[in-house]
Amino acid sequence: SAAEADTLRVGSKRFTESYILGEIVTQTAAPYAKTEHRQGLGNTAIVLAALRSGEIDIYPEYLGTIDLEILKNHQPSTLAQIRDALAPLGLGVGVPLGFNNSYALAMRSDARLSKVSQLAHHPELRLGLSHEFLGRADGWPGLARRYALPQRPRGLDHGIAYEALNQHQVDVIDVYSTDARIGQYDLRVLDDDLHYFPRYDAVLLYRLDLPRRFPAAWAAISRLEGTISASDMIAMNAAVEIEGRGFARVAHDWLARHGQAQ
Ligand code: PBE
Repeated sequence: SAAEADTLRVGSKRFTESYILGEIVTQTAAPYAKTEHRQGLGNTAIVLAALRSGEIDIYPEYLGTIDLEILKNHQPSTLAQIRDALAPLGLGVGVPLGFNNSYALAMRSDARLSKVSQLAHHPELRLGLSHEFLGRADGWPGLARRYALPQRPRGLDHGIAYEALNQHQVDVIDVYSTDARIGQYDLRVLDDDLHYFPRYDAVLLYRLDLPRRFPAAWAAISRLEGTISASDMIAMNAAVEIEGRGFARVAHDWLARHGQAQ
């Protein structure tokens, strides 16, 4: 279904950080355009499909995800190469927000391992990995090959992975480096010693017609560039996941403190 021409539609993926970033974009654009936030639409493939069909105009994404998962490149590309590959799809990428949110593997704080390569010698460890990570080009299949890992991971929802780890139901989970629960549980994040994971700088992925349909909103959105630090993002994720505050409220408070004067 095509977007109503006069509404700027923002999308987000189904995890806390994406909802918060979607709210920040929506609230930033709101003084300049009619806006709507279609929250938590699904995984990367689903939100990308919504963008391509025109159901949404923009959503927060990560450079490594665009490069390796969406464009299916096997080696990290430059931003210019990524732009060239997206243009024929009618898509643009920009507004690096200021932080990297990488995949990583984590264990409980009492783990005796410190790097991913050591997992190869511990076939007994139980891996619980998020469903998206299990299937992704930049996820488990490539990681297992790179490190010759012998385990057979089971699939978990990312939302319950920390609890499963804490309760000793699994020994290793995939985490996102800006997750608040890494610090809350004082987890041991394993060093990616063979440099498997690329950078996942947070950026905005959008339809190329957005800037000319909503020039004033786009100018405001563009000024978000470089404004969100990793520690800001971790604190916002904590406000939602640990303090139980709402996405819109957390985004609003961040904008009031760090956002541009309207
Ligand atoms: N993440 C972490 C990325 C990949 C790495 C969850 C932020 C994502 O594609 O959503």
